[in-house]
Amino acid sequence: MNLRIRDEVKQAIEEGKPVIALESTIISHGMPYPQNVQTALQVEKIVREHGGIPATIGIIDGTGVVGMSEAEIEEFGKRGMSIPKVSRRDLPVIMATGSWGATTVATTMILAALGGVEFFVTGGIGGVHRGAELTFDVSADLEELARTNVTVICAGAKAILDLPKTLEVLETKGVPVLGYQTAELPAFYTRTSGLKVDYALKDAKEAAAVIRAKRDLGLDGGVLITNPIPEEYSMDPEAINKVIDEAIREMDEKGIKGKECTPFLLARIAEITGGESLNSNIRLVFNNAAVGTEIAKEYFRK
Ligand code: PSU
Ligand code: MN
Repeated sequence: MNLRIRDEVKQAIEEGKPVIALESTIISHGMPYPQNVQTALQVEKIVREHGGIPATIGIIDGTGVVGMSEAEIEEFGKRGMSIPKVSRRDLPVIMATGSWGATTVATTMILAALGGVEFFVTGGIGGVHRGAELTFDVSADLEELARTNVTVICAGAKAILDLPKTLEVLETKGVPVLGYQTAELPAFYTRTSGLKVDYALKDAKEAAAVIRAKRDLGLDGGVLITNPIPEEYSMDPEAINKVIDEAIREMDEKGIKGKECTPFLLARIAEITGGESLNSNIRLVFNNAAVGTEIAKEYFRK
């Protein structure tokens, strides 16, 4: 198989240590250079400080890499959007043609599972886009959560998506949506969305117990843990929602569709807010790295 697992990661998996997968689309398509590289390296550091082993995942020359080097992360950050964004349907083509590829939540889950990694920390997942009743734009991330056995720790989903519809699809697909110390679904830049999660988790221990129960039952698929952005970095909901509406209007005017939607909206929102949203984005990923590693540690505690 076209898979390269860093030795340290391989050994950690064999020893039942908490390995944390990290995605590469957030680097190449989710943030500008050089903040993308600085963030990716800092996230790896936070995972280590909490006692985990980071494994940043991407595709290099057609090989799925589980545990990229610092130089490789730097290269993903520099090349940015010129690297193809790879979801499930793209994966075989990118591998067969020996290309580079930035892995989304869906493909990071696929490669993590192939490599034996059970936990994955990111910022936000893809979901049902606004207007999906006409465009049918539903991220393949949701289908992946339905079938692949990886726990994803995120800060909810951005209001660029239709959050109620996203929750409905996750329910249909049997994906538990759990709030980390909150009963409300966080909306990425904000701690609140007005929507309830399925269950609130008290702590990392309870999270680990739920994941274990799902595995023991043989129920395939992911577990989604939504962890709200820290209060001090959260944005004013009304202000950020106005910006999101404006960015979506521009996207529609420009006729941007399909896989270009999410990267366009992220970049436009960062531009309009003068970098404030980028800072929030970075901070929430740091927070997810800390919480995600604590949960993985509990899960692997003997
Ligand atoms: N949401 C974010 N930041 C991101 C993404 C989503 O807040 O970087 C990326 C992730 O890689 C996610 C992908 O898996 O966008 C979803 O894209 P699409 O909607 O085209 O499936
Ligand atoms: Mn889409």
